[in-house]
Amino acid sequence: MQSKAKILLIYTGGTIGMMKDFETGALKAFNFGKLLQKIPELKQLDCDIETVSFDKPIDSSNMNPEEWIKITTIIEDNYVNFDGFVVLHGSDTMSYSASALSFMLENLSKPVIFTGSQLPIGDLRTDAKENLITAIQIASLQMDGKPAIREVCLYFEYKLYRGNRTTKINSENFNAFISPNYPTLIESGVHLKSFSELFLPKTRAKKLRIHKKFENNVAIVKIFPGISEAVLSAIFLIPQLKGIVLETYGAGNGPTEEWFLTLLKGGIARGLHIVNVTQCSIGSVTMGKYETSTSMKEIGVISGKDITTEAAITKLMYLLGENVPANIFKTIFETSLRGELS
Ligand code: ASN
Repeated sequence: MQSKAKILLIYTGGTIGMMKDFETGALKAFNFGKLLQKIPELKQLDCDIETVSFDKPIDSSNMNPEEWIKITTIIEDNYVNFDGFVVLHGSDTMSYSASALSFMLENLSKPVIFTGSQLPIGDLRTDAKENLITAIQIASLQMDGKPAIREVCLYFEYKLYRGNRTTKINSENFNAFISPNYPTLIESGVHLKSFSELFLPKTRAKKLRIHKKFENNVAIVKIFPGISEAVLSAIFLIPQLKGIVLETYGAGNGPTEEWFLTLLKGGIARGLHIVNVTQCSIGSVTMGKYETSTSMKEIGVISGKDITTEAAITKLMYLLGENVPANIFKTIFETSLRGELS
């Protein structure tokens, strides 16, 4: 007989646990004990659940690398004692955190499922209960006595996605996330429908390696028709800047004006890592397909391929934090490390 899965629920904050401030009427993060009292259903689940909470739960707009390290350290300290982890997190920056943790947790062999909600758990029409209960059930799934999922995922509104493939697209609907360039891993209906061929493949058992260094001297720059040399050069010439995620058009295209390419070329010569991602939600960067991206390819701009901006910026911060040598940085960035690009 299989023993019950042990799940650690990590509460960081977010709307799921928020209540209205009496004076201002604004939603703010609240105490976790009260939150759990609102979900007696958790006791009916066929797994053992333990909980741990941030001392000060936060709105995820205040998320940053220090908070990512806090979540990762909780997972690290409890890794051998639990079969899976569910992280309750605000939806606003959930895709960034899920991407960051996917890079921080190398050789992960247990599920880390991010979830949250659009309405607080105390609200009559809340989406929190389904998200939380199903996220815990998914984290408990076992195959041959081992966790079925061995990666960082995001569960929201009946769908489980690879976390580093997601992006928040809706602040109004319960269906807040999409995974534009990678299919859904599990769909929740009457049954949980698993598409296990899409899960990250099992690798030879390797020890979990934790990475906690992030470089935050980076920027995301979205180009637009008419963007000026003065504005762009002010960013590119920031002395301590180490990397830029450049959001370009379509299949990775940008202006062919000389000042633009000179700025990029100069940056790369000074050791700046420039990653080309597309402003389109769906599709991939293919430098060289159009004349408007050929020069970027020639000067050594990194292709983000079909990566999301959230995964691109966290991968950049992670690789820079790891001090990946300049001569292999481009190759490593363009390689899928945790299934974040095709
Ligand atoms: N502002 C909230 C947060 O990200 C939004 C939410 O959780 N739905 O913490």
